[in-house]
Amino acid sequence: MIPDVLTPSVDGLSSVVYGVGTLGMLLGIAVVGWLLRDETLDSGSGRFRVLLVIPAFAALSYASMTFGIGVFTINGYDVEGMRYLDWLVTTPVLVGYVGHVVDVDRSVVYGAAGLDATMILTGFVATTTTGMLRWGAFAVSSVAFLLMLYVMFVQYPRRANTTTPERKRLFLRLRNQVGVLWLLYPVIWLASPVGFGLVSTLGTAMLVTFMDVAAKVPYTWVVHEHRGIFGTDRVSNDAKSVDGDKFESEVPTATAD
Ligand code: RET
Repeated sequence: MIPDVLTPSVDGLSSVVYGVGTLGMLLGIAVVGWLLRDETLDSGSGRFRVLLVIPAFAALSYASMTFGIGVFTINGYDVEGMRYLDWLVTTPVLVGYVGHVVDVDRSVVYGAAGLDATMILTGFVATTTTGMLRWGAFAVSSVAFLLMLYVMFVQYPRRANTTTPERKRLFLRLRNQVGVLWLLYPVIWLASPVGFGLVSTLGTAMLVTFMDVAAKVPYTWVVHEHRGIFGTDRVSNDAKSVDGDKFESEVPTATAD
């Protein structure tokens, strides 16, 4: 029998990829840490501690994956359990924080976060099952994803209570980042060994790591860029517009960036 010399080196390379992912997340921790230490900012109003969960939990998850913790083999595929745990905890925070920026009604934010968690949990079911169940779970996850995007793109602007131009600008940057980047996740899943097998396990690890860092670290950086808006403005009464759509009714404002 020919010894399997490839597998250990592929595992080793995955560890390197996840190690790089861990370093990427540390960068996100540094950005949020910087926000938390700046005493001129209102970190309560900015909810920077909540924001810290995003890179901090991901750093723990990536560190675990670097050492092969939480990996299990099911139906012949290697599944990274920590990745799904990370997504389950951090993606509702990413989605919820977008709503926080313009003070969206709580019930709407919880709705979006719940759809997000449903997407991740059913995505995990799709990854760990076979046949009809797999594709059924994939379909449910995708529908939850689309509904979540609907809530963020349609309901969030309607149910926002603080729509000063500065908040609106940060809201749009974060929300559009989510709307564009996240669409690639189901595509990567379909291309990966658990989907149609167009990309290897190592290739999938590289793509997902890149995406996770891209979805989290620039997000924290964008908040950092707009850090001055928290605590300096007042809830705008103009926000309560007559037609019920608090965003569309506002006059566009010239922006500096
Ligand atoms: C899965 C497969 C099933 C169908 C869908 C998926 C979507 C996953 C998404 C994940 C986003 C993760 C992020 C992580 C940040 O670190 C579960 C891949 C729709 C959108 C943003």
